[in-house]
Amino acid sequence: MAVFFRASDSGINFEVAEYQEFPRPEPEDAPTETPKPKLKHISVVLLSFGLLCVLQGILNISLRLALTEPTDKGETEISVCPEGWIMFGSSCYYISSQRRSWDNSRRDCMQREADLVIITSRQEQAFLTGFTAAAWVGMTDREQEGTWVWVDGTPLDEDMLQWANGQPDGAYGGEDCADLRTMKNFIGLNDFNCSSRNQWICEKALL
Ligand SMILES: [Ca+2]
Ligand SMILES: [Ca+2]
Repeated sequence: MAVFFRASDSGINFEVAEYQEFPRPEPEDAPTETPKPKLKHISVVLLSFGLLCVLQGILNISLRLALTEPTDKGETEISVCPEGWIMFGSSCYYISSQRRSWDNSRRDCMQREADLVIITSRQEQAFLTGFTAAAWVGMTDREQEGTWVWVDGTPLDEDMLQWANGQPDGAYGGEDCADLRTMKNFIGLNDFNCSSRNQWICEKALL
């Protein structure tokens, strides 16, 4: 061990250096097997890592296959709905548990990067029927009484979709927003007062 003394501005520092011995060479006749178990260990770890990589690859491919479906164009798209949304066809639907006016419902959908549902087929109407007693959909006749249009501007296809019995009736001095009813003897689209509080359904297309 060597000890140095050095003076500095702040006072006296002691620097202590440890004498290091050179590693002693292994005797020639030392058993050569000693490093082998270590190497064996490393190869087992490497092999396991390799296997894990292969498994990961297989898992990735199968997940990709499971989560993609061919579209009309013959392309494949990843189609996963956000958590809490349900999938039907090429859309995801969010059914609220709260109740709000039609406008506030639409605002909520837009905050979710969606819009109130636009129902374009008998199958879609049937699918959405039954989740709630009444839920706002994205249809209104505010612009022109009696002319129902979806929020994307397309007119209602009366032959395709079904109003509930006796609807639209413009009751209570005018009902300009549409909801979807699943009630006893009252199943289908209904016109309703836009400021009434209803549950609502948002829809977004799959990516
Ligand atoms: Ca109306
Ligand atoms: Ca009505």
